[in-house]
Amino acid sequence: MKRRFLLFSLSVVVAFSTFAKPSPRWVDQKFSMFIHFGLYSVYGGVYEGKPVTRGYSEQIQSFAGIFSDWYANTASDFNPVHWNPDSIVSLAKSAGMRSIVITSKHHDGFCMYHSRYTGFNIVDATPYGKDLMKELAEACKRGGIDFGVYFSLIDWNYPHGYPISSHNADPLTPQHYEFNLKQVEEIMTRYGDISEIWFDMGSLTPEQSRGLYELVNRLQPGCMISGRLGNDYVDFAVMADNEYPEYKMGMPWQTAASMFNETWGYRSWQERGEVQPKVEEKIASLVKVVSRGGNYLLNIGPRGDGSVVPFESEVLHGIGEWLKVNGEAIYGAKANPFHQSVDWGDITSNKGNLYLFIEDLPGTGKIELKGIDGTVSGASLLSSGEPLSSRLRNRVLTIDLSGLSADEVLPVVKVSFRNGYSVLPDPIVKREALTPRNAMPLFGHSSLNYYAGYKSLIGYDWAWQHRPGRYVPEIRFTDQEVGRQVVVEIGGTRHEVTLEPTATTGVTLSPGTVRWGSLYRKPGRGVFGNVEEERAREVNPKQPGSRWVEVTGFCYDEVYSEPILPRGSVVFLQEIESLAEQTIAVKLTSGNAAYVLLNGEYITAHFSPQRVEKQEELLLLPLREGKNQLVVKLYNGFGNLLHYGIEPIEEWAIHTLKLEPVRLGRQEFHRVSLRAADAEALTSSVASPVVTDVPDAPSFSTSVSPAAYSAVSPLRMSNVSISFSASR
Ligand code: H79
Repeated sequence: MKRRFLLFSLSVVVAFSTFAKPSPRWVDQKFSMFIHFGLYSVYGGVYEGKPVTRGYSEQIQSFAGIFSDWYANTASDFNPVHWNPDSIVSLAKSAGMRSIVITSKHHDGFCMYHSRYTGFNIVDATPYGKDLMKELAEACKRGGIDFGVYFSLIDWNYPHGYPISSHNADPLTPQHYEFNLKQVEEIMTRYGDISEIWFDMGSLTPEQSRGLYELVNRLQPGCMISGRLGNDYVDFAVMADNEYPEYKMGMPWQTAASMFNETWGYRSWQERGEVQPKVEEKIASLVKVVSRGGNYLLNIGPRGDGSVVPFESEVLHGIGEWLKVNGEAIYGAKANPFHQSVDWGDITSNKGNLYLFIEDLPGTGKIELKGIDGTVSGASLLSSGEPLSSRLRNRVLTIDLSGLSADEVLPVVKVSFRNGYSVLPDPIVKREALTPRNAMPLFGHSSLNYYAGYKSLIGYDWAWQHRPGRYVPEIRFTDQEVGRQVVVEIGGTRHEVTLEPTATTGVTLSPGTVRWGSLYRKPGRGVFGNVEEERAREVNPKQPGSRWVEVTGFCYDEVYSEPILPRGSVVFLQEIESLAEQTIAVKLTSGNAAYVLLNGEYITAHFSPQRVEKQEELLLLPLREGKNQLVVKLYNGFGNLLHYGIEPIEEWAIHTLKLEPVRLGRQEFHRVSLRAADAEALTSSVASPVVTDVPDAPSFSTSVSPAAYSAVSPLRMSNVSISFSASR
């Protein structure tokens, strides 16, 4: 009896762990193959004998303006006789890729699998007559690699959907949504285990995103769902096409990349150039992604006859050669454990060792990493095992690279430790209050649709150095945050808190200490989350050729409205001079979305989940002494009017909420963290201000129920701070 019970509980554990998201297997894939293959491959980027230079070649129907019936007729020429799924799988494996994601259906609506719900599919409409997607799913299974599908949420062939647009971010009609549900259901039930579903484009309502999210979860609970489903229904965030974030993320994410930025589908006239530079470019991209904690999905676009373009297979083999020698720095690796990035390359961590990717050999021939503890057992060049001299003294690790050969492609230096290492927090807060300024921010990626993706702030961590004792924590916040729920963790004690004031004080701006300078504006470019001024310490709006225009006669207590197209944006630059380092308050009025930088540093970014037309918020701005620049990108997702206003505030309220006293022990640092309650599940992977890695640590420790991933609403965390007073 006892034995049976044990077996039962074991099976529960197994079942549960396969359901847990993010799938650890997915997180460890690191490098996968994307395949754009469809009717468009027959055109190869050429229409009526001429190269179509506008747009991506997989969207040739749209960019060349091909009538839908003419386009559909191409199906009778689609006979990919050279398609060989086993050799695709072996190509992926020799490139070091751990899964393959194929276009089950692109925007043209043509299905590469046998759909019951449309005849516009490879079995019923082409001379090929076989379920190509099934062939690939089976080949992946035989080859022992994971299989995933791309699914376009828009469909130019579906008669009850929106027509072709320039942007592909179209809504779904109720019928189209039902059609998608049925197609996703057949994909999820007839092709075995699917490691990820790569939803793409469209602009769904939150209910539609939720419906598809729940359907996939019900049918394949382990299948990772791409954030392009929209409305923050996301298992892994996806950057914009060929986009690489400059920051680490506290959630699973992926960059999908094409061989050439101009196209994903086969383009016969693509000028490809030399193989080797492309190999190096893609290795550098892979490293950039993995060192920031993401997965890299690299695309091939087979020809209409199913054959792989030799250039593409050569590039993949070249990457595979590098990975054969350097794979332990990539597979199973964790992001750079340091809090700052380095200018000579990138860093990953695996099984308690550090891997340093040397992109630019520093002139001194030496690199230094500060704030690390551990016992180094050796440093060597990973490819040859050649030892390098290294030293760890006073928490500074120095490695002498002068012996490194200049012609090795992206050399990797392995630093081994006797039993793991720990990286100290940066910054370390000693006496002051814990504020956004001295925090280690934790970023995620939020996305309502392709164009409305942005870097979101999901939490702050602090390393607080203080004597042991009993302390009363006090959370401070503005009117803006009243009623919001946060989770505060202090030295291991978790407090779930609703921000209700227990005391309030008024703050007055010291008269004459702040001068509002010139205001400039320019049209925004690209997706909402792309703000060129981020990390620029100073912007020169008067630089010849810049698009900044000075705004004169701006009334700071007025809210303006102006016509704007959907997906349009405006960026404002406000100069502010301060006599002292001080925090001031500003009332910002915006449309659906705002992205705010102060002196190039991220303050906040958010997109109203309710897509409100106009929102107002109070923002605290930590000014430095002297000249400051406030950059605000205002974005319009859906309406036709943009509302905006920037108003300096002279008096504002700071609320205080006292928590139960906490007892702090003798640790060198106390961890304090702040999370928006609805984002907490996304971030449980970060557990300590001291980042440690030991030989048996898992590569990603989050394990939460999928539903926890839903919409993270915008808490202006930048307005919240924590201070402590001694408790008697
Ligand atoms: O499948 C690939 C693309 O066809 C699909 N996503 C990837 C993985 C995609 N569909 N729409 N978009 C991506 C939005 C892209 C818009 C733009 Fe462009 C890319 C605007 C500018 C560059 C494509 C090329 C549209 C105009 C020029």
